[in-house]
Amino acid sequence: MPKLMLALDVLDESEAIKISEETSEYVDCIKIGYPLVLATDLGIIKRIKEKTNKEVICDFKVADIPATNEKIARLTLNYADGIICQGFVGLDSVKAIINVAEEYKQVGNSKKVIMVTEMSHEGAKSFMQPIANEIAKMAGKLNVDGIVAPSTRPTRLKELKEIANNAFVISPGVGAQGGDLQEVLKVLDENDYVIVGRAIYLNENPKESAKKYKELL
Ligand code: FNU
Repeated sequence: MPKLMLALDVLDESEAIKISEETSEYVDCIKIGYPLVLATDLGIIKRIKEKTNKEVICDFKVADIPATNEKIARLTLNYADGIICQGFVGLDSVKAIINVAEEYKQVGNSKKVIMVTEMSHEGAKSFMQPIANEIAKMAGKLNVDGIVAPSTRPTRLKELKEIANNAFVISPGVGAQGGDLQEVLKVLDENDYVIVGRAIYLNENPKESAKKYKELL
């Protein structure tokens, strides 16, 4: 049974707090990205953690040179329990983030580095899909904690999970993007996460929707 990760891409702090509190009974982890952080500030991570007591992962899909990745990771992991980065930028850029996470680990603060392999949208087929297996191999080599792989393509999800076999998978695409949850459940296990955003936070009753997804999982 995979876990449920809420993608909290709302643009208003009080709405974000309300939804995260209402759904926290059913949600295992909260993912926050540019929409909410840019609409508020980085401290929103801390405020949501305080209200919900959940792990918060920052989806910044960091994709820069090592020196800049390092700065972004240090600022982000000061608040978040984990950070999402892009793999296509190559080994040294991802390693720079892992090194920052290691520093936190050394002082007893566990931080997760999660690397995108192939994205869930249609456009990812053009440039990302042809190199995604190589990116997943790099995930294994670097020993990242987790990878992002698409629920919109369960066959690819299976392949990427197998290639990066020691990493857990967080998988977006169920709900608003039309991914088939039953197919996804054949691939993911108890270490993995199904990411659901709009199908929960845009529902007229986010709590009921989160409950439904938790039960389906
Ligand atoms: P929902 N997301 C994604 N596809 O959708 N991080 C990817 O390949 C990827 C992501 C994020 O569609 C997206 O930004 F790498 O409303 C959003 O936060 O359920 C969430 O996953 C999906 O949200």
